[in-house]
Amino acid sequence: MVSGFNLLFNQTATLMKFLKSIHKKTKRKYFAWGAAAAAYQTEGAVDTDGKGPSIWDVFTHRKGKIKNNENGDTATDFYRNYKEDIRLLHSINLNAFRFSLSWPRIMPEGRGAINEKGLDYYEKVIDFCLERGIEPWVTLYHWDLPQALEDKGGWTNRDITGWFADYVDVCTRRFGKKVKNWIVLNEPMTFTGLGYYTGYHAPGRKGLRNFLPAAHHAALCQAEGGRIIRNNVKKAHTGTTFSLSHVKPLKKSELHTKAAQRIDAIVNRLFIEPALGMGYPYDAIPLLKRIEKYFKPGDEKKLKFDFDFYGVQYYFRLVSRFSLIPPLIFASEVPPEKRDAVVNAMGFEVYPKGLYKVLNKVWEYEGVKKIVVTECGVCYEDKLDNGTVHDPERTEYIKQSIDYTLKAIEKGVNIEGFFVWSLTDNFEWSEGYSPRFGLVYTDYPSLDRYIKDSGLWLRGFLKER
Ligand code: GCO
Repeated sequence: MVSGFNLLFNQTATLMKFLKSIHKKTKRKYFAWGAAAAAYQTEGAVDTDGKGPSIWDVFTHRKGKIKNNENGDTATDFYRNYKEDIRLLHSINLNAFRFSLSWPRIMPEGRGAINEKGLDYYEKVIDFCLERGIEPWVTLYHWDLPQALEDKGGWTNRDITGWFADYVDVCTRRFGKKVKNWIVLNEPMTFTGLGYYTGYHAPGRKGLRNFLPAAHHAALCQAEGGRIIRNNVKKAHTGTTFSLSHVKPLKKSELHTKAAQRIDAIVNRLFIEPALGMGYPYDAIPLLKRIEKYFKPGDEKKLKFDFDFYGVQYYFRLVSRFSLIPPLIFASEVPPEKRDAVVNAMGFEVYPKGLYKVLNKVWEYEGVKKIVVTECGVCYEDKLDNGTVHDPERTEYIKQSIDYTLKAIEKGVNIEGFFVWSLTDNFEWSEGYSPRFGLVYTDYPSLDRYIKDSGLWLRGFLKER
């Protein structure tokens, strides 16, 4: 006979078991293992199906701007090869694909008329991912500003806050039901610094008078983009990305330490801190206050947005020293070759431990709830050898970077994804096609793809997990 007590006991035990299983399931959080890419670097098809020109289409056709005068006219022809690439990603056992939408493919003039064919194309890419159980992670802006907007001042024109808001609104309304992971900007420091201060990237403008307004408008768009996504997309997972470097002073002296703090302020803090409501890092660089010339009433508040995740993109550390130029920061980098450091094909120091350091640094900010490693990778001049590519250095780099990420997680940093840059070799901006970052080799003459040894290693690693 079952006593009342036993019955109650059994029922409670069953309930406990049930609750525990739910707890276990929800505790086993989704982790995005992905590869990342960007529209201009891969799509090609620069004037197909109604796409308008971007600043990169124009810049790459100016003589002498890009190594070997190469351009992204064809790139990897992802526009036509997207199915093959997504299949490859799937075959590597990755579960997430980060790619960007080309603003001028969707709005050829940057504002006003919408190109339905452009939207249809991205819908096909998104659907193809979803059918294979791959989560699309969509970047709204990965540097290919419509040229028509650059003709009106581009990022230096305050009106860009409105143009960008309209573009984000169009994309999120159209894809919000299918896409949950959204990234507003890719590396604002890089596209404003190289595009509007040094002129090394498109649109090739220079000086503080271009850089400061561009930076402020990008910071405003970063937050506003976040608000629009949250407003338009149910259950959105909203983030934005930053290129971050571990900065180490050459010597421990006060002069060099302060120089390192200024580099850190520009490279690492300039965009993340306004989003967190901390404003621009005037403490390290008082001259930065000149940015306020471009403020309108209420801007301090508008810069803030509580992102669901912060995207960390790490490539190298910087060893810095005091120097008289450039004037704003009075600090410069000690180049890796002067330190006998091991470098990759772009001359960046190979230092995967820096990822661990930047992850911990970002986690120290009170408002950061979650981090995703949205890019991590290394470039070499790989060679195709009878259908195979032996790239042991890349395998080692990715392995160590994953180890450092897992180590940070163990330490308590909340990280929910790791994206390798990049899925396939592609157009590396001003460096053209010679630095290869892919897990998959692109044979540019034939556009055939071959999974490199590093891709095969990752496939095995993810299968085990
Ligand atoms: C960037 C971009 C990528 C690059 C990658 C390698 O950060 O520059 O996100 O487009 O290709 O970083 O340099």
